[in-house]
Amino acid sequence: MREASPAVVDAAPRESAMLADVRHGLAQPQKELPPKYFYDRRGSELFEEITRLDEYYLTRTERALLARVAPRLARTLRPRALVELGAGSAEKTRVILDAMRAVGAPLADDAPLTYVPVDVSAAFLAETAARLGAIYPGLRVVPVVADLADEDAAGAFAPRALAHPVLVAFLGSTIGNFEDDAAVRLLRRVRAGMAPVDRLLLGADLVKDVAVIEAAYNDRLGVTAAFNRNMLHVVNDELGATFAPDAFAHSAFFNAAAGRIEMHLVATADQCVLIPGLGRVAIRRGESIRTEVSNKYDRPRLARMLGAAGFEIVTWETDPAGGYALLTAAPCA
Ligand code: AVJ
Repeated sequence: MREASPAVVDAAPRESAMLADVRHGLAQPQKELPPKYFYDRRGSELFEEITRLDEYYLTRTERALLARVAPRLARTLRPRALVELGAGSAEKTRVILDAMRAVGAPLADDAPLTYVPVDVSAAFLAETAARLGAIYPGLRVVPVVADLADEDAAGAFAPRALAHPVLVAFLGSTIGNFEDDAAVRLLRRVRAGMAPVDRLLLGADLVKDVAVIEAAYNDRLGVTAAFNRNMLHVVNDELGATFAPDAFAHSAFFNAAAGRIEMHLVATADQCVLIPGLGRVAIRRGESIRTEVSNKYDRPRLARMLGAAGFEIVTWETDPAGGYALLTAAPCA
């Protein structure tokens, strides 16, 4: 007689989205957990800290590019609405909003400019909305809580009801968290809500010297390691799981064949983790859980993905070293 496995017996009829993700991810030959689970309050703070690290070139490089590109965009596009995917703290958004204001974009009641920050973290989003509302009186802030990775959440972030032109900003190389086919599907969902006059503003990290890339994910202060381990704290807190975060080592390396950084948590000892609703999961010493992929692109690869999603690249700017790209793309009719 076959004994029912605890995993089946314990499974609630409607398990949480996180439990479903954990169940799925830990059942893979290469165990994995989705990177969105880095970002509770502590994780968001750690990420902010990462963006200020010497080694982490992405944020400051993109901000410099944005300072160059935003005034021109504000002048030529004159957006009526700004949708920001994965808004986070919306720090860079201010560069765009400032540029719009500088060219006299009416942040006023008669024709309010609308800012739609889209993020998974409701708490973070509320703070962002309140802060920006205070800094830019007249700005209409409409926060949307949505998971960009949710394939069924079509329209959750589609700027259909907004005044055009809409600028859809997807910054920080967050697109790099998606496998190319998933990124194309995401871009297609974005494209579906756009009018021909609208533009996509996409920030993407580019392939470069491997040592430079790897250093960005292996900082000397260990902030990225803490950020990585924080995912296990999040899963413990949310699900009552018994991961021992300190029994995992941070590992981040460039996978040249796939053109991406991979972050893993490597078990430093055999362990048995209880995940209520799922059961006990054995993790062997040396076994890893992949917590993130961060793709590093070149222009042909981005052009191919954008093309497959119904976009054409209109402008392309990189930093002098060619390490990071900030591009605009237009929807194809
Ligand atoms: C926010 C996904 C772009 O991949 O560089 C930073 C997250 N992970 N350090 C990235 C991250 C480790 C970041 N993204």
